[in-house]
Amino acid sequence: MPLSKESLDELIAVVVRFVKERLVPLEASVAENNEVPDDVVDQMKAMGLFGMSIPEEFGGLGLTMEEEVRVAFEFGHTSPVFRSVLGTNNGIGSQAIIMFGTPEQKKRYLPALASGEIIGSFALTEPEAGSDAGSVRTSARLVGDQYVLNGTKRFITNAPKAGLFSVFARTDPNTPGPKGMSAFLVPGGLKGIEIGRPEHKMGQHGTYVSDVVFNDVHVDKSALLGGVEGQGFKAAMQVLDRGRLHISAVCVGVAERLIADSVRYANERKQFGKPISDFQLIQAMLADSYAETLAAKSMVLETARKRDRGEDVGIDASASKMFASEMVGRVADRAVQIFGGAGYVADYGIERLYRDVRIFRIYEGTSEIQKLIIGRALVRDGG
Ligand code: COS
Repeated sequence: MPLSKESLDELIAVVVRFVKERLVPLEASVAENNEVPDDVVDQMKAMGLFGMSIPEEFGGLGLTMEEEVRVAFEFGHTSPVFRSVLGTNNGIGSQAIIMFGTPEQKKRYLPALASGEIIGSFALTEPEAGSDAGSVRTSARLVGDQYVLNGTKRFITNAPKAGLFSVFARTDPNTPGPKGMSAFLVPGGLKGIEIGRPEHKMGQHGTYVSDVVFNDVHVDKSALLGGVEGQGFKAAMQVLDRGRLHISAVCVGVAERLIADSVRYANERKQFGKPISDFQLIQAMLADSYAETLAAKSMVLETARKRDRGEDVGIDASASKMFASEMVGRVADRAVQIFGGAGYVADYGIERLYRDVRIFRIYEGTSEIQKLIIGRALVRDGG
């Protein structure tokens, strides 16, 4: 059920204020200390932001996709690190359960994910299985009434803080590729789970990514997502279809922030006796950024509405992700150019955002994978 217009406006107003007054002032220190302060995380929990996409019956806000992307636009107006802290609980860390979980699995995990009591993490990628997600080697062997998991997952967002992993593993060693894969809900902290040292990343400092190693990790049969083997790959793909739309919305938000910063700076900075915003070459860069951001925003909103109507939006989500993530890269590049020397040094925060947005073209499917998904579907379906 969509929120009433008043409730949505109210939620968005609260997020806008929180971003502006609480998060933006913390951006530099969060990056420097590589940590989002606990009290900020607690505030996000209290605001219900960990459960935006989780149905109300499980304690979430139950936002529609359109409502969620509208909130994500606003969240993009600050460092994407803050969004990442709650991103997995709303997206790839909870959606497999919402879409495919048994009633018991939903009841067991969704309320704790919605409140932020536990952090959900999506464990698909492996050292040898990145873009080729169907080739995972992590195994889940049924022994009596337990599955035994073995394997290594790589670049797992929020792993060091995770209380629950959605793990994609091969239950059928004789079936290579997507068909032999299943998904498991594995509580963090089980014997045999080893979390690697957080990676030193190019950007988004304050959010963590690391290896997760499963050494003979025993889980009850009831940990099998949906209670059915062989559905892991499709579940991962459907979770990613949705996640890609959310990431596209964040890209739009960050682009809007970069444009606002660029305009402000261009109006202040004087060269040749006048603000650089008077120069048409600066205005042209702003115009390109504005038009591209509007295009991406329109794609995201239209695709979200389609999804809310129950239509299959896999292709459009890929198109949105490809366009929005590439777009924000170009907008960030122009922002550095408008800021000039000030864009290249750390004090203004523009170089930080430039580094932060680079990952959007890579995670939840590279731009190349999005092209492949779109192209293959067009050829298959005859355009
Ligand atoms: N929704 C539902 N089912 C889907 C699907 C989707 N979006 N995409 C594929 N499937 C199904 C296919 O219909 C097919 O089912 P059948 O065998 O019943 O026909 C099955 O899954 C296999 O699909 P496909 O043949 O397309 O698999 P490929 O191995 O060729 O891989 C890509 C497809 C490359 C698109 C996929 O591996 C992918 O998205 N890779 C990127 C992974 C990624 O985003 N990683 C980021 C990690 S999380 S940060």
